[in-house]
Amino acid sequence: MSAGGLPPDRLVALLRTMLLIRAFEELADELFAQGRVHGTMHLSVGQEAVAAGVCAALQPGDYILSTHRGHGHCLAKGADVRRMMAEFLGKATGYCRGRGGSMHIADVAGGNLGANGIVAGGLPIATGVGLSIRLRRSGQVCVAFFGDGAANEGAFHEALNLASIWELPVLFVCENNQYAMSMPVGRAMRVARVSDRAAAYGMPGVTADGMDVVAVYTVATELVARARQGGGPALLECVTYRYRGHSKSDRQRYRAREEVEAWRARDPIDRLRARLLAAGVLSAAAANQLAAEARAAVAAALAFAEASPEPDPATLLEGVYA
Ligand SMILES: Cc1ncc(C[n+]2csc(CCOP(=O)(O)OP(=O)(O)O)c2C)c(N)n1
Repeated sequence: MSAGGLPPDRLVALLRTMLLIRAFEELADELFAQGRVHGTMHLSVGQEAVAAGVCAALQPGDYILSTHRGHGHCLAKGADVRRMMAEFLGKATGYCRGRGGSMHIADVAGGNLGANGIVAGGLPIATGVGLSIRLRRSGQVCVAFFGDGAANEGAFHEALNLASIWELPVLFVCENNQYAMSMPVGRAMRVARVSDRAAAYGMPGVTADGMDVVAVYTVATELVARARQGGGPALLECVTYRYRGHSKSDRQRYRAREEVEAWRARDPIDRLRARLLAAGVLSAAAANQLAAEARAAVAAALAFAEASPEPDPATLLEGVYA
């Protein structure tokens, strides 16, 4: 079996990545319910195909910039789940020594230049990274993830315009999960598609089914190759859905349960699993085993985080500049 030009082992790897992201976030949710997490957090349950599909199209040396909903991006880019969990729980062994928490995880060595609590905050940074890549002639590509709400920020338009006139190797990836907090995308913009806006900046704009990891991977691969070869930036819109509330304080009064259920019926993990079972690439037992492995990996990550020290208060001012 091959889908999107991918051999069976890479399709299984995509399934594994999505399972890991979901297992991480389900455990994160549980930890929050137990009162073990500081502040709030934003889950991307339902959106796993975007992170997994786009990051699979990248090389290890490429960069990503993430958002407030960034656990999936970080894991898909290859972060160590133990250090992710440690950061999530504010431990000294975490990626940012416990200073970042859920919303500010960066893994610079792994090419994740950081999540961002400022909506659209990653886009101008990605343009700057693209300029740096060009000046260094390093052949890398930078991906900026952002939401549909971010596409209405001035920073989105400035970043796309500058990346376009300078032909920078940046792929702008919109995760259109239908809502910016409680604002439905259709009430916040007049164009039918976020990708329609690419025309204003003279770059390709493509909409992909963000619930289909192979579809996301296929388009992302094309656009990443184009950027790497000097073809300039592109805007990829992945149409997806978040199953959970915006953040932990969201009572979800703005949408019907039936709507959530309709999107759940198109679940990206179930879909790829079904495809691999139908093609005989995986048996049901092997697929269940993959899910069990993902849960075991996050459980081991939690044990690692629990055994890790709290950051030493004496180091509080390290990394603070004025
Ligand atoms: C500049 C800025 N404005 C407002 C906020 C508050 N805020 C946090 S998330 C969010 C909605 C973002 O929606 P979207 O970009 O669609 O991403 P999603 O949450 O759907 O992943 C808002 C308005 C913020 N963090 N930064």
